[in-house]
Amino acid sequence: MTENQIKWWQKAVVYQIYPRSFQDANHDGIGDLKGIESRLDYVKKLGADVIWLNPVYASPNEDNGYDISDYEAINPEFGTMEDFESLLSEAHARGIKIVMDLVVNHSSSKHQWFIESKSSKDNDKRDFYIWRDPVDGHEPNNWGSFFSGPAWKFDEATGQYYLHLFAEGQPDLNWANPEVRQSVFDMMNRWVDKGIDGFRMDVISLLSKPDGLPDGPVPTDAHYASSNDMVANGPKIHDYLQEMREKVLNNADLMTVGEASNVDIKNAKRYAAKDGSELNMVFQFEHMELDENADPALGKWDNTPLPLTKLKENLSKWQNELAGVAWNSLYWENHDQPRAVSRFGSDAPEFRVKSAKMLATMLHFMQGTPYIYQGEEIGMTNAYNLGWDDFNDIEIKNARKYLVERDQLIDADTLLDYVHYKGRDNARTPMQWTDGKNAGFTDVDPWLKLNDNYKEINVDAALADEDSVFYHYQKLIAFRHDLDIVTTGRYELLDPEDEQVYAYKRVGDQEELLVINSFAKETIERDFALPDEAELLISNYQDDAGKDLRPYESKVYRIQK
Ligand code: ISL
Ligand code: CA
Repeated sequence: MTENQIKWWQKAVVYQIYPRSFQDANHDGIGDLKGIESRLDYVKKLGADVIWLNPVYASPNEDNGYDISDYEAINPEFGTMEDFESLLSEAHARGIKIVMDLVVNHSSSKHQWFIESKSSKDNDKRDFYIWRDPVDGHEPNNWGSFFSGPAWKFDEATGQYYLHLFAEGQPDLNWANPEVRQSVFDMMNRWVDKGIDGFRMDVISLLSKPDGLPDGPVPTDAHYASSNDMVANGPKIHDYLQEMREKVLNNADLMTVGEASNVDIKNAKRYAAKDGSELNMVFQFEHMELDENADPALGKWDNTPLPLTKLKENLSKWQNELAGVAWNSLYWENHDQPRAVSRFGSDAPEFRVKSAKMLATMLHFMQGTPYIYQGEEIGMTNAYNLGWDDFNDIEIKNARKYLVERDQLIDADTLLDYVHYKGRDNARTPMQWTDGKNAGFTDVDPWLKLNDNYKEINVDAALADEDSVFYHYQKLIAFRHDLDIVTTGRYELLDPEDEQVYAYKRVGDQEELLVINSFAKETIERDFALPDEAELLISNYQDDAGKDLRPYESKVYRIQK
């Protein structure tokens, strides 16, 4: 890859904003568009090129905006269309692009399409969704919802079930219906005409359902088959995305990233193919699931620590296999994942800053487009102070309802431990701006409880400390912009069997980068046979201790060949 072949989004860094939790401007305890606009200079200071906005459309909020009742209206809690347009132009004035969330595997059950679809079996929107007759008085198949429980809901009035891979209020759209596809593409084009810069596509790998909707294998102790195994990367998915490419995505210079649960390398090479026939990149989930329970009935609910060698093997596979043929996205966090420093580093006071910087360096020197989730840049941690009465997330609530109360697969206290380790609300507590009232997020009661560590961990404190996690991210972003080798260099993993150190190289024609990251809590010794002229680019310690790697030490050398 040479300089003139590099696409803008291959050198860009994305900052993800969860609007509900970022900044409240109108004193109702809920973050909003005006609040985001007031913080654009902060995003600019960090150096990010793109903002990915989680859904801001009209929604009854059964799944916090991922259940959309009108794709072309702004949720009044977040503001008006005028506020959106103002945010977009203020972002553009600062050279920041805005990528919107596109949630079209399902709509809300309150969407006009579904209201009509449900009204009778012969309504002309009936086939916009996936309706089936009962089989022997039961669900049409054994699929489970991603949020626990069955993936089908019976409708008394018309005597059929509809499919909902997520919450009951999120009926799946029928992508096999060409009218559905055209309606979605028309809607997307109207957003493109408004001047947005791209789409992050929710669960895009699930659009094409398998022919005949067959039963799936049911794990021991579980009631339902995993929908993921049954519906990800279905038979028509690449046709649908190529059609979207022709009818929408080619109409402007957009950045596209598909959230692709259960995507494997083979499919990712097609979704994110270099020829630009589908999307620019996908979010893959393998590295998020390496610490998953051996018990499939519990799915993600577990707190087994991650073996570093497995992480290295996995991320290296994605680096190597997509090189030259497709493009990676790089992330530790998003609104569905816990805080990285708590999960992969250490949030103990003596290690938090060091390990947050180490994780940042480890990820940001890889090949791909990095994503930073709000608060990650100041090392925000999981929220252990939230209890059962505080959670808002439907995934957490349903886990308790089905796995604890109905199926008795696990007790509530154990589940609470797992939620504190993996639950989505860990990422959704309000952004910590100051050490003042409600961390400067709002001056009234916030919609979700704050993490009680905001007096120590907040933006004000980070900006006042030149040694903070924030300034480390700022440097990493600048390196990506300034050094092409971060975008183009060949990735080479070192010492795959080392359980404590993740070291790799990025190799270019004239020079190489050596990236060394210790995951150990104590000082260990490693010899990387550094040449004398190696230049230390960035580190999370003040000095260089040579072969001694101190707790969570991370350093990057530039070596001329
Ligand atoms: O969150 C997860 C694991 O905890 C995932 O299974 C997640 O549900 C999946 O990645 C899909 O996520 C996306 O679609 C969901 C929505 O709840 C998530 O917030 C969104 O990112 C349904 O729209
Ligand atoms: Ca508000």
